[in-house]
Amino acid sequence: MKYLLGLFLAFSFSSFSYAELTVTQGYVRAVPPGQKVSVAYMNLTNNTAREIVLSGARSAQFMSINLHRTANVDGLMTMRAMDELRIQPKQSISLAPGGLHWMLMGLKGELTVSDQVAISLIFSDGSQQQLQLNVKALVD
Ligand SMILES: [Cu+2]
Repeated sequence: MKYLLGLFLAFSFSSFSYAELTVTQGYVRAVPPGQKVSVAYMNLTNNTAREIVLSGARSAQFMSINLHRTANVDGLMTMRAMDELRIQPKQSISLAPGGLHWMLMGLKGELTVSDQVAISLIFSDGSQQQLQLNVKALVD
């Protein structure tokens, strides 16, 4: 019964934004034991006729999550924090190695391949969308 209730809550919680922002190919990078920082990548597609503004993300498995953009500045790879991510109507944005990514900081516990990480995307209006991302090994 507890399980059923949890399932129902999970579905009702995410149903609002589910069809509006489609998240595909999301994953979290596995890290060696002791490393407290990881990254999450995903493709985001805005299915609505209006702009969607993401203002952040959070996860119980990390102290904080920030949106970063990797950029090549005079031959030097740097990461810049972004306050928000604006996705235009029908636009798809790819968070991928070498570009946009969620920087996951302060890992609690460990990230092992085939684990799952629950992450909530937070929109500018305060609503949230829950994701379950697989943990994958990745070589740059
Ligand atoms: Cu970063």
